[in-house]
Amino acid sequence: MSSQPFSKMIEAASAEELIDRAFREAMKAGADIPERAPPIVKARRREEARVRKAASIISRHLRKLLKRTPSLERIPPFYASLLELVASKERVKQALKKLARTMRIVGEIERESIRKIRRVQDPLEAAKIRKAAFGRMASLLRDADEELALLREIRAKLKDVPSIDVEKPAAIIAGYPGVGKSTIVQGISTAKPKIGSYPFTTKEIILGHLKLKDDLMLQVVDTPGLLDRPLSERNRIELQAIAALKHLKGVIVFVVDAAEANGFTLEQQCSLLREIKKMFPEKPIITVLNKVDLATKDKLERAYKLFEKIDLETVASEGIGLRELLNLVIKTLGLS
Ligand SMILES: Nc1nc2c(ncn2[C@@H]2O[C@H](COP(=O)(O)OP(=O)(O)OP(=O)(O)O)[C@@H](O)[C@H]2O)c(=O)[nH]1
Ligand SMILES: [Mg+2]
Repeated sequence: MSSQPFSKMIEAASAEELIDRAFREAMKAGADIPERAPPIVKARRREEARVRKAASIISRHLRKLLKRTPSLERIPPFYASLLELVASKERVKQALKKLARTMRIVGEIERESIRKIRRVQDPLEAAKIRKAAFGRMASLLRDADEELALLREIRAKLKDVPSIDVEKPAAIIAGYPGVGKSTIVQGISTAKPKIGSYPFTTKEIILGHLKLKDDLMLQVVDTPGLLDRPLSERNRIELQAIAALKHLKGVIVFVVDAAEANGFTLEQQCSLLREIKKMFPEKPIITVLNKVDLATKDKLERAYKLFEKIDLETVASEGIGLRELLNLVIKTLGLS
């Protein structure tokens, strides 16, 4: 199972935090100075050690940050479109460039001030050069604070997105709240479904795994709060979050509450299905009539008239019809 690209990111410090940490540690940095060395030698060594320490703390943090941020060119389109929910690709690229440049200049300041410190004759002068170096490093970091904040935001929003294997097929479960989506996911998953967050939705995305034969695996994606109400009620960001699902390979399983027990009429459910079809024209859709145990004959008849095609009937809470559903998913994905 490949992990998702944002899970390894480290939390970016703010400019002030990084400045504080670097300078505090730097002032504690001891150089190996012989007790009897002349004051100027002591001063040079001490200030050099401080500059080195501060620069190394800053560079280490920035280097790790840059290294653990996924390369925009290489992330799969599904994850790239989630990233676009936080910031444009251009903005992220520019932020990474700026932080790389900050790191490079901190190195230059380090080398330059050490060269100067080694030449001074006055201990006070050595301290002055070190202070000037700290001042330049601090203002560079403050200048990159927005970029640090951006990386922090990307990590916060995306680190807990579930690791969907974008190369492997998925069954994406859709339908109004309360129709039985989670019951179906639990009923057909072999491992305990994992819960992850999805940017800009209040509910969590649930990922179930299903081992088929050999090393064939099917992922079941339950999307509470995502594909469960009319798209016309969505804002732009939510629509984009939904659109990201287009990049997943697989099939949509649309679940209908045949008994209207969830409070949504069959007509409403049918119109949500039409919207989802329009949004995902390239994906096969399996329509499941669930809760048939509760549905009156009249409702069942209405359902068959309303929906263009109903693939099967289920009673998810009893596990009835789930094996057939799984077989149909496997067949639709061409996995059998
Ligand atoms: N009688 C009956 N109850 C069912 C059936 N399937 C699910 N339920 C019940 O319906 C309720 C809602 O089911 P969930 O699986 O939580 O529905 P959901 O679509 O995941 O709901 P949200 O997560 O809120 O979108 C639960 O109490 C289930 O036990 C069914 O076929 N028959
Ligand atoms: Mg649910």
